[in-house]
Amino acid sequence: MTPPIISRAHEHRDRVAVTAPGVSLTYGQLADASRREAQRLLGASSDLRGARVAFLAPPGVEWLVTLWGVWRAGGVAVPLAVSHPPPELAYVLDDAEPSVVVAHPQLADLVRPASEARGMRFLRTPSLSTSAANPPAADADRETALPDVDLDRPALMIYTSGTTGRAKGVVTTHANIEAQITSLVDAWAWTSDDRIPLVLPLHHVHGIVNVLGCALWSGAVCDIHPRFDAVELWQRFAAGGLTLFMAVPTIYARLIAAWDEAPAARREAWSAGARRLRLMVSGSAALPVSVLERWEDITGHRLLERYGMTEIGMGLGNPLAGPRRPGHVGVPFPGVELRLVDEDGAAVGPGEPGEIEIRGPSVFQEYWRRPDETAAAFRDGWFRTGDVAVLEDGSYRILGRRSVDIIKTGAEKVSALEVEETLRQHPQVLDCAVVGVPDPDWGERVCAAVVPRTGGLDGAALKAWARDRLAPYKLPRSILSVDALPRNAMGKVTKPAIRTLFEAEGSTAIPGSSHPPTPTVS
Ligand code: MLC
Ligand code: AMP
Repeated sequence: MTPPIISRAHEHRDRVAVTAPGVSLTYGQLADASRREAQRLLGASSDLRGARVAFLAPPGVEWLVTLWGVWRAGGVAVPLAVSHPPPELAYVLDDAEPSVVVAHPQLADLVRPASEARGMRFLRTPSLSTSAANPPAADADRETALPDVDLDRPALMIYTSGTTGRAKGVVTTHANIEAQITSLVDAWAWTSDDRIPLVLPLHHVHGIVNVLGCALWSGAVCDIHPRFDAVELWQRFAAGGLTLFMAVPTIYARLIAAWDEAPAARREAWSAGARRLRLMVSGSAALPVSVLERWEDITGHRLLERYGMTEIGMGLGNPLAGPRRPGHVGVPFPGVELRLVDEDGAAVGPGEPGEIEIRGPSVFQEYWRRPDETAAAFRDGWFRTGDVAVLEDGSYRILGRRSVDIIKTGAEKVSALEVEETLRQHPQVLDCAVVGVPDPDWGERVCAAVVPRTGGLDGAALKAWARDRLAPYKLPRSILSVDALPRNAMGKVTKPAIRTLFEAEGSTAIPGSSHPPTPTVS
């Protein structure tokens, strides 16, 4: 069968599915372009049979056509992060072992050398301006046989950081993705009359499933912006026609900062535009109550906060119709089973903190080629999220994570251990410890305490060196030189003490600024 999200496109062939700067595709054009892409990926083969196809493209129609093309050809889509430097991209290629790598011409240089060095077939995304101009052929899909893709086949692999080792590929099947999408379509009453802008990166479930997936499932329109720009987005709200918006807390904080800087007449037009939407959602990191309240003042919208994770899709959400409680993430989404447990796996009662465990059809299949880590992530069939929550008056509140080594900065997940391992490779670094320090705009910011070898430490040089090896959001925003790392009686580094060092040091990011603070080196 054709994955349902694609076969459904035929129900609204003549309607616009996606727009991006300079191009717009109807559902019919999208279906046709993805069929051609599937044929190109297949070459002489009749089915990719789960072969991975890694692809690097900015958010846009090329990205989407590649995704659908991979799915129609029977492959597993591995979206690469456009912000990642070549070593991080190469890591994913080594781990995922794709048979084909596809890149947008603008980004080809980042990934082509690594693909060719590994003997992987390399393709550029096709230009879509011609297909967009052509009227869709009514029965084009019937002309070419594409493989039968069972819903239980793996469809997508998203890389995510964890508490062990390097990033892992989270494998979800077509059925998992369908469950993740339909649960949200149901909860948020998506229809073909909806229109949503996409300003999120397309290597995470938030952008891929919640925004693009739900829109396309529903026959709605998704306006893809290649990157987030606060003023541009406000102008888009003001221009009208949008019904929904979804973003991470840092983006709402940036929008508020841009609104504060705008002249009064523009503010009024922006607010009036935002007010016309039917729903605005925040998630992927804790939404500060101050941001929720300010947004409500500016737009009249009480943000619907929800909680999710790459491995499960969305787990909890405030109601569409009922009261949305600030600081809370509501109740399980349709089809999601949730329990809170103590360290021994025993259920805890209302008012008591416990780890969130999730079960249901939206839960991922496995960590790619990591059976031990997959097994360790489940308890009696329940996925252990590592997040701690409490049930209060019928609504869940997230209290934090079990592990101090997972940092969320601007809603990007960062493994402190991975950053530490990289920094330790620098010749001036004897030892280091990386922590997440609370920050009003980023949620947390990555900070590193470094014990230098003799000769001292040049923090700026260390950061520049790390920039070639790590994604920008993993780079420490502050670096502190210390004589020794604080340790407990067992010799284990005490991360809370390190966090205190940064809080005491007061090296906070400047609110609303796009510039990171200068590294502090004592
Ligand atoms: C960019 N920078 C970051 C960063 N993003 N630093 C820390 N954390 C981040 N997330 C750096 C840049 O490299 C740059 O550094 C400086 O910050 C300013 O860059 P910018 O251009 O102003 O930032 P921008 O590119 O606009 O990015 C900010 C952002 C982006 C908030 C728009 O981070 C973003 O889109 N985040 C969303 C991630 C997401 O979709 N998460 C969902 C995960 S799924 P320098 O040094 O170069 O100046 C999930 C499940 C669920 O969590 O529940 O949804
Ligand atoms: P990721 O692994 O990148 O998908 O990030 C998932 C993690 O983001 C979860 O495990 C939570 O720690 C965090 N998260 C997502 N939504 C929320 C939220 N609304 N409040 C607090 N944390 C959240």
